[in-house]
Amino acid sequence: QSNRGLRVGFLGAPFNKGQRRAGVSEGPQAVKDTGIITTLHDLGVDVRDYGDVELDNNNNNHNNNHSKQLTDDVSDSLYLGPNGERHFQTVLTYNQRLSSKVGEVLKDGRLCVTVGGDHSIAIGTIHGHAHSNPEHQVVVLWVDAHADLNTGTSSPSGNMHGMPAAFHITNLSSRHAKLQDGFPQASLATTHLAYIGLRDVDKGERAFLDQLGIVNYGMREVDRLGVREVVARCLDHLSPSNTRPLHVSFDIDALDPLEAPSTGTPVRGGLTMREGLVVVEEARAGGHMGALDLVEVNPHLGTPTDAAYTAHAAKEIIMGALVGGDSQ
Ligand code: Z70
Ligand code: MN
Ligand code: MN
Ligand code: MN
Repeated sequence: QSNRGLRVGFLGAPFNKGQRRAGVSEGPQAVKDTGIITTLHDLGVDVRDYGDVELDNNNNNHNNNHSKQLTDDVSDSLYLGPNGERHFQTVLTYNQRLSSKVGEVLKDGRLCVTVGGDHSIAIGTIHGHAHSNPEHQVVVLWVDAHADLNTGTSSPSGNMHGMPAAFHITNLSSRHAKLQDGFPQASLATTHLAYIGLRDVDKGERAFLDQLGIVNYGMREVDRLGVREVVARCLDHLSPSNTRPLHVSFDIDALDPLEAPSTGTPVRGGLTMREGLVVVEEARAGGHMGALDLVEVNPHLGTPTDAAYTAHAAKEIIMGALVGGDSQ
C-alpha cells in the first residue's frame, strides 16, 4: 500500500461560539459517522483518534477587564470583546487549549486533521501548527467562500468565525484584542496566506486584502484560470522552493451548496466537488502538508439527507488531502 508511512492524528473541535447557529458543534461526530477513520485505516494509513477538545464551561464565566456581560443568550453568558467580538473570552480560551492539543498531535509525528466546529477554531489550529514549527515558516492555504479576515472593528457581525485569519497576520494582529497573556501570537506575514474560493467578502476585508497584497483567487479566477492553475500559483507563492510546512484550512462552504448544503452561510456559485478535490490533492502532492482543518459542517441544517451528503463531502475532501486520488 502506497499510504503506508502516512501518520495521521484526528482531532474533533465541536465548538460553535464563533457564530450563532446551533448544530455546528455536531460536525465532528457527523464526519466520524461517515466511517472515515476505518476507511483510512483500511487504506493502510496509521490513523489515531485523539478525541474531541471539549468546551470547558468554566471558561464561559471567566470575565475579563474590558468585557461586558449581556443577557440575550440563554445557553451561556455572552461576553463581548473590547471591539464587540461575541464570546470573545470563550473563543480565545478554547482556542488556546486547542492550540496545545494540535501541538501534541504534531509532536507525535502525525499530520493533524481537525474537524470543526465553526471556523474560529482556526485561531487555535494554525497557532498550534505555527508554534510547533519555530524553525520553519508555516504557510496557510485558506479555502473558503469567505475571507474570515475581519478584526473586531471591521466585523459587521461580531461573529469570531469571520475573524480567524486576521489573528495570524502580523500586520493585522495589533488591531486585535488578545487574552491577557498575549494569546494568540501572530505568525504569518502577508505572503504566508493565500485564498481560494472567495465570493462573499466584506468591504473591510477587501480593503485589507488589497492594502496588504494578500494573494486571493475568487470564483472568477477559478473560472478564468481553472482550479489547477489557481492552486499551483497559490502553492508556488506560499512556498517558492516547496520546503515550508503547509496548513490547509478548508471551510466546507467553499464548495457549492449543491455539494455541501448543511452549512451556516451557504453562498451559491462555489467550487464543484472535483474542484475542491483538485485543491486538496495538489496541496497533498507538494508533500509538506502538516495540518488540515475541515470546518462549518452543521448537520442540524437542511434535511437529514442534506446533512449526510455534506458530511460525506467533508470525508471526500479529507480523504483527498490525505491519500489523494489513489484511494479508490
Ligand atoms: C462575515 C462576517 C463567515 C463563514 C460566514 C461572514 C463570515 N464576513 N464565515 N460564514 N464560514 O460576519 O465576518
Ligand atoms: Mn443534535
Ligand atoms: Mn470560514
Ligand atoms: Mn465560509
